[in-house]
Amino acid sequence: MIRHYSRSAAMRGVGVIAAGLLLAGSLSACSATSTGDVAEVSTLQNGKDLGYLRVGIANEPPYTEVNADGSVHGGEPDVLREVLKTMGIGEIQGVITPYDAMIPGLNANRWDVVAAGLFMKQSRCAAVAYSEPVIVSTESYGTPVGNPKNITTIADALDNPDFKIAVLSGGFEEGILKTAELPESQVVLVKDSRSGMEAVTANRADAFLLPTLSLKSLVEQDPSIEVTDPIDDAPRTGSGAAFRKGDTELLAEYNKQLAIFKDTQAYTDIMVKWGFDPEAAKGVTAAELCKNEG
Ligand code: 6CS
Repeated sequence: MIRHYSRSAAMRGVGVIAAGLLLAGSLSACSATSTGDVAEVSTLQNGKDLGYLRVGIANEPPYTEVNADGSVHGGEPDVLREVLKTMGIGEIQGVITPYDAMIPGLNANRWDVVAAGLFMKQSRCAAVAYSEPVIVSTESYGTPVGNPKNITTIADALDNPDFKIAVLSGGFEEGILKTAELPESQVVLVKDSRSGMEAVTANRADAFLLPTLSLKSLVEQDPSIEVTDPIDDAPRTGSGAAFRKGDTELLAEYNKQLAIFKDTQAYTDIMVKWGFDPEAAKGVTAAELCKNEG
């Protein structure tokens, strides 16, 4: 089942309904004991009791994809679902949200985990508890066909003051340009990937910086854009499941089962199905990826 989360909707009304649900399903949850007392239950136990965890996603294939029937798929949710099954939690419920709302929503108990390709970096690792990496991937530019300005690196943008680069507001890529100290006048903030593509086709930007595989998925619908090779001077991006810092039991159990799952054919099949390198996330740790600036 899918819920669309927008801050205004939550603050207006849905929040209330969700708040009711939230009280029933988080704050690591409370449940009535046989003596009628209210007992606090961990998010892990609550997930087992309810039979599902709520997951923050973005609907950006191949990291996350929502089917017409509302079911959630993609590299990250498919791994999450399989690992949770080994922990006695049968399903996941997706909540679509922008990247810059994922961590605030997690820590406000609007969902229990983020599994969306939310790339690890210092500020995010300080705010949530990431599992070990599930996916390691690359960044690219989406440019007009023929890449007329021959933009292939972050340095190209720095060396050409007239180049304009579109990035998702609050996304990892905005952080890349900030860390590289690209002047704000060259940065075009967009609210979602469709607007990023439109910024390029409308000549409001010379390139759209996004994960390579996300761009490849987008150009299937929009052949007026082409995708550059992975950007050499962009940081290595990696993501895993992100939990609330307090959910130490859930994180420990998840990492234990994830380590086993990453050595199975099922993990390889999921990565290959969505176009990810099944070996890339085996050679790196969350601690290493959390060193990414930003
Ligand atoms: O972690 C992020 O913010 C980025 N991750 C993905 C999969 N797409 C864009 C987003 O900026």
